[in-house]
Amino acid sequence: MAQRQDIRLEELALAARNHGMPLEALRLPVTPIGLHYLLTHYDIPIVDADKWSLEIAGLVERPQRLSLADILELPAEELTVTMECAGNGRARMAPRPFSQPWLEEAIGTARWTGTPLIRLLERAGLRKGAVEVVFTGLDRGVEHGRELAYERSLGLDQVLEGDVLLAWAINGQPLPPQHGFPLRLLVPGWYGMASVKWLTKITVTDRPFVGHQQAYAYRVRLSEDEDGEALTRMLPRALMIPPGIPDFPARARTLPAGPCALEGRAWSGFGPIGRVEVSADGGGSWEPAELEADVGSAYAWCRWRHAFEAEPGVAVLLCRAEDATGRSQPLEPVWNLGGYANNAVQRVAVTVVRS
Ligand SMILES: Nc1nc2c(c(=O)[nH]1)N[C@H]1C(S)=C(S)[C@@H](COP(=O)(O)O)O[C@H]1N2
Ligand SMILES: [Mo]
Repeated sequence: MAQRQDIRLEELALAARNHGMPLEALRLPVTPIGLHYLLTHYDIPIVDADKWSLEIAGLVERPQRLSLADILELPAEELTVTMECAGNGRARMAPRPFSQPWLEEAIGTARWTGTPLIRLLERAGLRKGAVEVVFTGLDRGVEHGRELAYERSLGLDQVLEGDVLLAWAINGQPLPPQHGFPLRLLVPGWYGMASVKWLTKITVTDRPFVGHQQAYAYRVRLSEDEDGEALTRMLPRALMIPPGIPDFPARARTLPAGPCALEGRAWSGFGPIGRVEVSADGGGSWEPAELEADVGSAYAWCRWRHAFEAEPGVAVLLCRAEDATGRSQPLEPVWNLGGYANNAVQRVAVTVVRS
């Protein structure tokens, strides 16, 4: 493996603000709010709900401005959704792209409650020529010397068929500030960047959106000269709860010899997981794990389990998922400029000791 460069202090500053889900939380079907990963590009807006409103503008018959109370009165739906940051796995790339240095923990599954986006758009009435819908957050930052809001768009097909939610609750609680209070978009199956937090405006447009987070960031490309391909759905990934116990601070793991029950979760934004395989010998041989859809949502991860016999010595444990479309995980990262969509298999080294 190529030599890794040191983490910069700027990356540490990002990593301290944006935390991952500790992998032991893979035991839980729904991630408690404080353990769900977080990714915020700029500063977290602290919103006064009484002054906040949602504007619906652009190519609509009846432009709207809704208060939080208006939105809370609309029929609500609940969806359990696994969300992953598109930059998950970035720190395992070499050379490491400069950004939030995730290993594999930028994930979480939550019960989101809110209003289906399509209901609000029906109320407003789409006009002829509508092509995309742009979602604007309250948070602002500077990119390439220009001030802008965090904004992303979705094509009309995704808006009409994607079960997209305007969420005002997570795990039965109002959204906390860091997850987008008072209202966020939730695009099930897609990498997290699509799910705009602190939503304040929805604009129906007659052309593709070319804002920074759409046309520049969140594209898979090898150089600045390429347009690249926009990131959309989450590639399949399986993760395991690292077995045994860690030391501090290196977190090297020790496991007693004998029968070991490995457990983890797997998901894909392209549909259900077809199989998960586990290797207890560094990738030499693979065995199928047992799958259990214990969450009961098409948009959430499933549980896997696998029993193996831990022999004294050093072992490298791997797991990999394949989804129903046949998409699977590579053994090594596939590099790109932004460090996106790295779903290379997780490896956990353990020292097995006689108990
Ligand atoms: N307004 C706004 N929305 C945003 C972001 C942001 O910085 N600002 N980050 C996006 C990214 S990259 C991810 S991965 C998810 C993270 O959602 P979470 O912090 O609730 O887990 O929010 C997305 N929505
Ligand atoms: Mo992200």
